[in-house]
Amino acid sequence: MAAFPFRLVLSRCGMLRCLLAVLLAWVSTVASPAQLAGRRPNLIVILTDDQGYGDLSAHGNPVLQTPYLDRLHREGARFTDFHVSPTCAPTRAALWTGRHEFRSGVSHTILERERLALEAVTLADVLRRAGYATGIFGKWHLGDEKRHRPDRRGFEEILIHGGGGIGQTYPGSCGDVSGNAYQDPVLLHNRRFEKTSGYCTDVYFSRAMAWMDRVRPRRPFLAYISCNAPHVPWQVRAEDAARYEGRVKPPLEKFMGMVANIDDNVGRLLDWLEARGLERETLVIFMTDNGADGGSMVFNAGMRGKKGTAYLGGTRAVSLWRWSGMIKPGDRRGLTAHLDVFPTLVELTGARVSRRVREGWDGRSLVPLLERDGADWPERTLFTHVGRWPKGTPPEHWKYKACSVRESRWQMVSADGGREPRWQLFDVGTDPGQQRDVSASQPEVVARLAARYEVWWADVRVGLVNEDVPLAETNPFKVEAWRQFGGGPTEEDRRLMDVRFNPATAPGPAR
Ligand SMILES: [Ca+2]
Repeated sequence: MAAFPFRLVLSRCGMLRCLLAVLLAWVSTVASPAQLAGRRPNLIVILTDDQGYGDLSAHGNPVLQTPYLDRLHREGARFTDFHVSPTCAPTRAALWTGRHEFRSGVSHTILERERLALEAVTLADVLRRAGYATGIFGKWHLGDEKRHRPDRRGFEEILIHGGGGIGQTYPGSCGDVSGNAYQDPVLLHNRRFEKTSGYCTDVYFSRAMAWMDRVRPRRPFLAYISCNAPHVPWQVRAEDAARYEGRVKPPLEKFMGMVANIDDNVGRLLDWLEARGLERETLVIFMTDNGADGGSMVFNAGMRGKKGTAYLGGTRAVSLWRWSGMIKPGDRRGLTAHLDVFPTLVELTGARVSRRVREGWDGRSLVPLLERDGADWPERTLFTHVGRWPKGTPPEHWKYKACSVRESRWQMVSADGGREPRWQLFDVGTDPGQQRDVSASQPEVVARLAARYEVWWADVRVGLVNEDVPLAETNPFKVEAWRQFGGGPTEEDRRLMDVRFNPATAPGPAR
């Protein structure tokens, strides 16, 4: 008689175990947002240079094949209305501070106006203090002088080139090692220059993976892989360019070959993660840094504008976030930006930030959207200004030159104003290609967004601390490399470092 209840208990226990197992499996497949916060995943942030939103086959490019980026797109959350700044250094400033770049003195890509203000606190600073191993591999572009370099801005391992790209030379401090090239580049590895072997993008990924293998047994890591490709000059591996020869107008096969090489490296990285069983504890973020450049000649995803403009085509970027088993794949349609990355990663890692830093953010955490598309995402206003006015001229003269104000539905653009605005208004919900200026029929929207722009400008203007900084006499990367390897400036170096002769620094008319 006692046998029956005993079997019943056993059977109930079995069912309970079964239910628990199902529940646990479900929880571990897609966690709730509360569970995403504070999980301290490893972080791999990949940022490419001048690859546009359309330079991805998953975004409809008719020529490019990017199978591994497409895999990230398929397996990750993808922000479809994600915006960055219109050029390189400004995007990096906003990404690493969570604040509009003007607040940290960054209003250009050269002429000391690419230097991130020293009082700015970076995401790398915060994560390092929170116990993360932090490494950067590739392009920094927020200041080449020692005190501005990433090893003073939160990164404990650095392998970087100088300037905005390998081999660049500009008047002032911004510039790379003299004569440097994309193949076998000389890179600054912590305190010493190193002659590396291989193509730049391949080197960054390989060295990042070797470094992650070294640090991961002891600490979670932040690996920032920042490619200078596919920015011009299009120095490409011959075998990569050959993949697109005859398929696009020359020399675009070089640009496409550089993107294909990035894609191959993303594939290598995904294999590396899989082989080590790290996919469920590693968030991979893939982003691009401004609107399309060369690629827009083939495909611009139907957008108006490209790199260096304040239209959607200047700022809309690729933004793919894969964290296997934790973030559900699919589109995230809210209006989002590079400014949001810092608050998001702070929430995911549980890192402590001071009240001053938190209150200084222009961005907000993407965690609700990472959990599900359609999550509550209050309306917001994003501001873009291309900057780049001639050095020595008052920023006020360029206040309405190449700037825009964005809400979900509207974008108001002043493409060619100066001291006075010339606003155009676009309903980007119905006119994503920005072909119909509706400012005349929507005066109240224009007035509202224009008033916000005035408040914003007055707010960020005080942060423009690099405008009148005297130019350094030479590029420090060059000087230090000559000290280590010997040599000195060529005629070309002297000419390009002289503000009188470098065409990039010719003053334009103030307006
Ligand atoms: Ca760029």
